[in-house]
Amino acid sequence: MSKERDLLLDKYSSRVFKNRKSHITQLEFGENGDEITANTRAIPGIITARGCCYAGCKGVVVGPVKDSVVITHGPIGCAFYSWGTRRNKAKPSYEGEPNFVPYSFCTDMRASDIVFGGEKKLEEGIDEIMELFHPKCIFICSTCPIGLIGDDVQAVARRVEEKYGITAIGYSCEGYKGVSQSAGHHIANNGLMRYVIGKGEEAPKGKYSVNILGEYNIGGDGWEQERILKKIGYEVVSVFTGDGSYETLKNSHLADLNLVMCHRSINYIAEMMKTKYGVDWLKVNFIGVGATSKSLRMMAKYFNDPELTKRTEEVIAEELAEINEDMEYYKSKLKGKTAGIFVGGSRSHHYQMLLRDFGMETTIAGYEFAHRDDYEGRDVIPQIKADADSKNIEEISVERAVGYDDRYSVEELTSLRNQGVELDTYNGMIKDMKEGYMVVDDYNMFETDQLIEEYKPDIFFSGIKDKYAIQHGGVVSRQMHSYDYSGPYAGFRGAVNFGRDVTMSLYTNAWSLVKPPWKTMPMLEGTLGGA
Ligand code: CFM
Ligand code: HCA
Repeated sequence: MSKERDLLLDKYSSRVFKNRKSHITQLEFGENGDEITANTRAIPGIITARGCCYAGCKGVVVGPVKDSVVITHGPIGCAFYSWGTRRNKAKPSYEGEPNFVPYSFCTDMRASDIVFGGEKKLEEGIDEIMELFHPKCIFICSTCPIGLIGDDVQAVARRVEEKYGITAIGYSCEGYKGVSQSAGHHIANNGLMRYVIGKGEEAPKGKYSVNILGEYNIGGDGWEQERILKKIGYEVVSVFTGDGSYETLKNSHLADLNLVMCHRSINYIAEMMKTKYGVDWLKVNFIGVGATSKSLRMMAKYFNDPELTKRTEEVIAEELAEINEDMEYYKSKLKGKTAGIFVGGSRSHHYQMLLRDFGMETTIAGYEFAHRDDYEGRDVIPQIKADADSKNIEEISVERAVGYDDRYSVEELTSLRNQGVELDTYNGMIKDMKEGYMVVDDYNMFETDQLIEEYKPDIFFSGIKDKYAIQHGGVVSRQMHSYDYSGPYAGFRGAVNFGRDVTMSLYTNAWSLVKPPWKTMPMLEGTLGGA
């Protein structure tokens, strides 16, 4: 075992060691490829960076739908702590369009409601919402206690639909379900698939129409993508779900092509829409100048129209001319610097492309809750092909969310392919890194400290929970979930913003002046995870 990997593991007790060793891989690029364990239960108490199933359903997928009300069915804390923290920007697209994104709705479940049941309270809350806000769609998101006491949120949703003639979806997305946010993504998307997508009849007017799946408009990323796509001549029918709306999502099945932007939270919906409505999909990445250009060219190739190809090249050339000078300047400042990047389930790979545009290397990387295919880029069966028509869509997908990808070995997958099962090649993170670099799944704070010590990256891209601890250690950290109040970082203009922010971060000398207590005072020594 290598020295760096040793360092991450040798303070662990044997039980923790046994668990963590398969989640940490130092890249060798040997004959069999590098493997990693992912999408399994975190070790209790280890200070994982992960979130919960409710966060994935409410916070990530349905929360950004601006013309729909999301009501948290649970204690007030769950609603409060998921209120306005994700920077999924939204504004009305036309005069009078509602925007409920800044609001937080909750049943405020108390001890007596837990004892006697909360369905009545939920229905009363929805009556109040209808009276005050009259939305066309309501999402009910359950938190942990609801599953334990057994409130039937689906039945409530059906009653609400009958009473008000609107769409209501009851989500059993209790926080403890699955092993991370990932289960919540599946649950949320399955509901959209079943109750929203396909409800509309308004066909796109443009010659080439697309949906962007898995773009949540953090810091305005989605707006920059739409700007570029519209400039080329595409019609953007809907965005899942950043600055998105029920009104547009319901027509999304009529678009020509799905662009899959986040490769983790929504890829299976693309496959479902292909099965059910025949909409093709392309995996894209609009993070990075090279990646954006490549994605636009892939789209032109898909539509195979010389006019569109010509226009695509014109727009790429115009956009590059606009940013060239700035990009060159920031590149001169950043070239040769190294980075660590640890985000949720998709960005740790996407952002490596943007860092590369500036001549930066990513030496350590990982995800909170990605699945094996996000790392290894190996072939996996399009997960949900059969589920699109399944009656038990939710149950099946939750099961898959907690371990489907890991059930197949490379040999099994090869044998399935030989039997004629159509497989999809995913472009995982590992192939874009180099020998000796470290990839860590479901990283924790202890490992973060050790990785920084060993690899000494110039900058560490992280989440909000780890950012400040890293900076106390003298290494600058930029927050990759909500961009530290900055952005957009997507597309051509976003790349310049990113270059500017990273340059400012690296060229302030504040970090080298930090002397944390553990560098000057004696440390307690011990074994992590018990004897
Ligand atoms: Fe997709 Fe996302 Fe991400 Fe994600 Fe998230 Fe996010 Fe993320 Mo935070 S949907 S997987 S569940 S790209 S909220 S916008 S930043 S962890 S890497
Ligand atoms: C979530 C949302 C989150 C949290 C970020 C963080 C986001 O997972 O619930 O804790 O650093 O992007 O806002 O990923």
